[in-house]
Amino acid sequence: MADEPTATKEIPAALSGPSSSLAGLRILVTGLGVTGFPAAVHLGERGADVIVIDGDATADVSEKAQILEVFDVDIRRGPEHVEALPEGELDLVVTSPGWRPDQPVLAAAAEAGIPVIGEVELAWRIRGTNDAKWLAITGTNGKTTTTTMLESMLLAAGLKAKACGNIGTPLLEAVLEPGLEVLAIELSSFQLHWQESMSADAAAVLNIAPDHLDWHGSAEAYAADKAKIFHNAKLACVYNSADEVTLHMVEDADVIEGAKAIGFTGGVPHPGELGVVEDLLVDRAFIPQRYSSAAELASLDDVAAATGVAGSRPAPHQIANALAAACLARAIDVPGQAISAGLRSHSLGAHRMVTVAEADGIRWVDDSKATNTHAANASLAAFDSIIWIAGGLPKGADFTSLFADHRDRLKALVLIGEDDSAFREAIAATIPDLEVVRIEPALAVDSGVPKRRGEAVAAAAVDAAAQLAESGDTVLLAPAAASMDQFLNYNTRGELFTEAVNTLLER
Ligand code: UMA
Repeated sequence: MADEPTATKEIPAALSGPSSSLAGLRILVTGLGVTGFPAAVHLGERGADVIVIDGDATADVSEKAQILEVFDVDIRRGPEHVEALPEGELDLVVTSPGWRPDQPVLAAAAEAGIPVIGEVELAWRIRGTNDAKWLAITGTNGKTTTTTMLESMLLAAGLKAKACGNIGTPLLEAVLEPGLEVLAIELSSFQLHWQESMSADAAAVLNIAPDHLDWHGSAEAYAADKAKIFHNAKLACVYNSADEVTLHMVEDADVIEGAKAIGFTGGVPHPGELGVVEDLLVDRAFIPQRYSSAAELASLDDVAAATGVAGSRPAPHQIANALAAACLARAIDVPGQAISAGLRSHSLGAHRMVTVAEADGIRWVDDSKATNTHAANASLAAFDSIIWIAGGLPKGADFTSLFADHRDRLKALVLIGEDDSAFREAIAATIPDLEVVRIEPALAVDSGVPKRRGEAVAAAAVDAAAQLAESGDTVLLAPAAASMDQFLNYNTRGELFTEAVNTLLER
C-alpha cells in the first residue's frame, strides 16, 4: 500500500498583523543574509521559537548574532546544518531567495508538509495596519532601474515612498516602517516563487528572457513564477507591448475586478498604452479622452537625464523602463509633471554601464549588473570595438547567440568564472578564431574577507584586457553570468574591477 501523503499544515494564522504573539510557534529561517536576518529578528521579537540555519560558517555575523541573541534565536551555521531539517516539530519555514526549492532542507520541509514561505508572503501577511500602496516590478532585466525611476517619480509627487525588495532594502523592513505611503517593490522570480497572497495595487512585468534556469528547472517554470506578480492585482497590470509573453501573463491572470491591462511601447501608443510620440512620453491609458488624444508626461531628454546620457538619445531599453515606471505611477494618479521631474532627479545605480575610466583612447566600462545574456546583449550593442570581460555562474544559459550577434564588434574575450564550458561551446560554434584569454579560476581564493574573494581575478582580468586593448576600444565588464562562484555578489565584482582599473592606470 502506498504511503499516505503527509497533510500540509496551514501557515499559522497568528502570523497576520505586525504584533500578535507568536509564542508556541517553532519557525525555521533559512539563510542569515539580507532577507533572513530581519525575518528572524521580527519573528523572534514576537515570541516565536526561531532557528536560523546558514551553510556558510565563514562570514562575520557577530553584529547580527548579538541582536538575535536578545530574542533567543538559535543560530546554526555550517554545511552540516543545511543538509536536513533540524530535529523536532516545525510550524513554518521562512526561506531566503537564494535557496532553491530542491535544496535538501526545503525539499524535506515540502515532504513533511511544513509550509514554506518567502519574504514577500511574510511581508504581505504582517503588514497589518500599514496601508502603503504596493507597486511591484519584475522582469528579466531593467527591474532595478525601473524601480528607482518609479521611486523618484513618487517622491517628486510629494509621496512618502521607498524602493525595496530585491533592490537590497528588505520588503519586511519597508512594511514595518511607519508613515510610508507607497512601496516601489522590485521582485525577483525567486521571491515570487514563494508567495501566494500578495495583492499589489499595480504590477509590471518588463520583459522575459531565459534566466535562472538552474533554480527554476525550466524556462516555463521561471515565467510562471514571474507571472504570479499579477495575481489579485487591484488597479493595473502593466505589460510590454513588444514582448507578447508579458501580455499573455496579464490575460491569464486572476485579478481584482476592475484592474486594467496597460501596455507600454517604444512606438506611438494605442488606447490603453503609454508610448512615445516624436520626442515625448505620452499617456493614452489613464486619461478619459484616450480614444482621441494623448497626455504628455515627459520628454526623451528627461529619460536621457535619468540614465546619465544627457544630450543624446536614450537607449530603447531605458525608454521602456521609464514608460513602465510611469505606468505604475499613473495607476495611482501621479501627475504628469511628477513623471518628468522624477526622471530629471533620477540617477542610475552603480555597476550599470558606468564608464569608470578613459585613458589612452580606451574606455573602461563596468556593467557588472549584466548577470545574464539578455542584459549583456544590450550592453554589447552599445559599443563598437570591444574587449569583453565575461564569465561566471552560467545558470544554465546558452551564449551562442550573444557571440553570433556581436561577432563584428568583439575583438577579444577575457574569460573569468570557475566553469567556462558553456562559453567555450558557444565560441567554438560561432567565432572559433576569437582571441580568448582565460583567467585562472584558482585565483579566486578565500582571502578571509569574503568581499575580496575575487580580487585577484579582477586584477588579472583587467591586466589581460589592458594588454589587448588599443585606442578606440572599449573594455567592457558585462559578464552575462552571475558572480557568486568567484565574488560575493555583482556589486563586489564591479567594485573590484573598478579598483583594478584605477590601480592599473595609476601604475
Ligand atoms: N545560503 C545557504 N544555502 C543556499 C543558499 C544560500 O546557506 O543554498 C545562505 C548564504 O550563505 C547566505 C544566506 O543563505 O548567507 C542568504 O542568501 P541569499 O542568497 O538568499 O540572499 P540574501 O542575502 O537574503 O539576499 C536576497 C537576494 N539574493 C538572491 O536572490 C540571491 C538579494 O538579491 C536581495 O537584494 C535581498 O534578498 C533582499 O530582497 C540579490 C540578487 O542577486 C541582489 N538577486 C538576483 C538578481 O537580481 O538576479 C535574483
